[in-house]
Amino acid sequence: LLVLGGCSDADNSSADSDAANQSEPIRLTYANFPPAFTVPCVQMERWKTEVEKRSNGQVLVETFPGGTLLKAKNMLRGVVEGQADIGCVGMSYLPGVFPACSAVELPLGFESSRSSSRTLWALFDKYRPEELQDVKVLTMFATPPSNIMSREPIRGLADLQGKEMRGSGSSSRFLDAMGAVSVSMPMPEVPDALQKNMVQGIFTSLEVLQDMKFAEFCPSATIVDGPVYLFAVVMNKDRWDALPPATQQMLDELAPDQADWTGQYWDAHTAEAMEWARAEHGLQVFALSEEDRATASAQAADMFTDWTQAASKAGLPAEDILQDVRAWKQQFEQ
Ligand code: 3IO
Repeated sequence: LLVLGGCSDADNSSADSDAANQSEPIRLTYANFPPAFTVPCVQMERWKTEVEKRSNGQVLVETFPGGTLLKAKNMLRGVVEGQADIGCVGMSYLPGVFPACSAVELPLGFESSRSSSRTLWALFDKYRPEELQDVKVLTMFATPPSNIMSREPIRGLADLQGKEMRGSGSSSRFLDAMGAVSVSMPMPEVPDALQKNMVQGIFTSLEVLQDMKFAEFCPSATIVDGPVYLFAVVMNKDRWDALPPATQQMLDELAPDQADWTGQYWDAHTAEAMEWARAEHGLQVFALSEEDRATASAQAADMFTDWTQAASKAGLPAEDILQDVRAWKQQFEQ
């Protein structure tokens, strides 16, 4: 009341509201499907922190892990329809929807999340495929190679024959190629499937031994270096178009940086999780023999011909994409 003396009320409130408008932060919601302590959610928190820092607090991100805003199967649609501004899409849960990007899911023998994530981003950045046209892509990343985690030791392909194993997308196809019986479901459904004995094991990146507590059910791992799973972090197009150009530029610059960060974090965290599983659950680690690896590759060969056919049918330069992906893989694994 004291400070009002001498000033005109009208001038004062108008000046205040101008200042308030200028500093009113942009607020974005970001949905994710797995539990908060898994890698896709850790990278989400890193992106949030980085965006809030790089925008000097002008962009604020509210994160929703654990399927609290959108679940795995309705993530992409939910972002297109604006139920969340941003969503983390498990691309491998939507077979056939991403004919270009799914080249990175082929059994190419990626050695790390660093190289698979960089390759996925390079593919997207070069080809800007139509399959992601309805959204703005903020970043992409991919897992380290899929390996088997199982109740009983799987010492080789012989131990895998006819066993029901959880996968999704390409990893499910590769399980079938190895002689297992694939059962596909998104990550949030896996704890229940293991608990109810619906599957004898799972086929994905190994950090879930710790992050999803799967080492309790699966004290055995078999190194296969199978396909990777793909992720796209996407934003509602109208919300993107409404952002100030400087904010758009900041987010575009962050995209490849975030892909890199996530790949390197995923690899380092996987190594830590393996050590944890050894110490806490006596994890035993086996590896497919050279002969079994060759058999698995030969039996999975039709994944390449099927991908090439589907990509060509979608009007994509399939041979060029595959050649680029192989070259990027080699380059990023140096
Ligand atoms: C994954 C998905 C969510 C949380 C942790 C994760 N680790 C590896 C994946 C890959 C994937 O999408 C899956 O379902 O195995």
